[in-house]
Amino acid sequence: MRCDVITLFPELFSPFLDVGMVGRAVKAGLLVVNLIWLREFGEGVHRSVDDRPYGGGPGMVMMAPPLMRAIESIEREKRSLLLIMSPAGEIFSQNMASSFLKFDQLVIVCGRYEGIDQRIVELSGAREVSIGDYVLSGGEIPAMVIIDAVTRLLPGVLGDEASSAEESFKEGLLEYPQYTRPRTFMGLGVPEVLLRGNHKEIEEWRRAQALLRTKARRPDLFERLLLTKRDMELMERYSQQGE
Ligand code: JEE
Repeated sequence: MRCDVITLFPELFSPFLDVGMVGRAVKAGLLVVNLIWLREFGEGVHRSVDDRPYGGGPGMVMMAPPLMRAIESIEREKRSLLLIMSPAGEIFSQNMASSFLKFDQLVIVCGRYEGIDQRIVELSGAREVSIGDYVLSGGEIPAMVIIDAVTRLLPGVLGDEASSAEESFKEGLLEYPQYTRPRTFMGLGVPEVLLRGNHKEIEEWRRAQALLRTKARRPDLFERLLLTKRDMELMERYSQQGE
């Protein structure tokens, strides 16, 4: 996967691209990220990229000409998707991340200020995407969110341990709680079922915890689940007793 990112602050991406799973994907050549510094395409001696909004109102708007020059400077693959990060975009999801895998290239525009001139969206045919209902100060963190979520799904980036864990999210279920050493920590133990080593019992306990958590924390997800009779029994069994 190749990602071209148009931004006023390319330096924000350095540690993100250097460490962890994304860093490994870059080092392995599975992910190529090309940062385009929008300032290079700015207007006049000051290389301006923003101006006051027509119609008035607070803040500044990113001008269309520098953005269009930056977009057109990028070599496009045959299967390429143009995204504009925006608080007014369609909400990003795990399904959307999976759907991006059919592209060889993502071109991501990160705005700043109050956002970008709408004509860029219309002329470029870009998809406006938001990462959620809260207001950030620019599109860089959202772009990293998209790159991170997509990179995890690239073949060869993670072992298949993770791929199976991601299945539970696809099913619309929250994860079960996890524990590791030490066996007691500040007076709290680990659920006995996890220490007994009965794999069927552990699988049932984890399924019950995932279901009960989803019901309590995400009723929106829970009401869409297709519960089996066994699911109902497991929830019943583990809702009274702690384990
Ligand atoms: C891109 C500029 C900052 C702040 C006006 C009016 C918006 C833009 N999930 C997400 N949250 N925020 C972004 C995002 C923010 C951006 C840009 C993405 C470019 N900004 C900005 C305030 C406003 N507000 C009232 O409604 C809310 C606009 C984002 C994503 N993806």
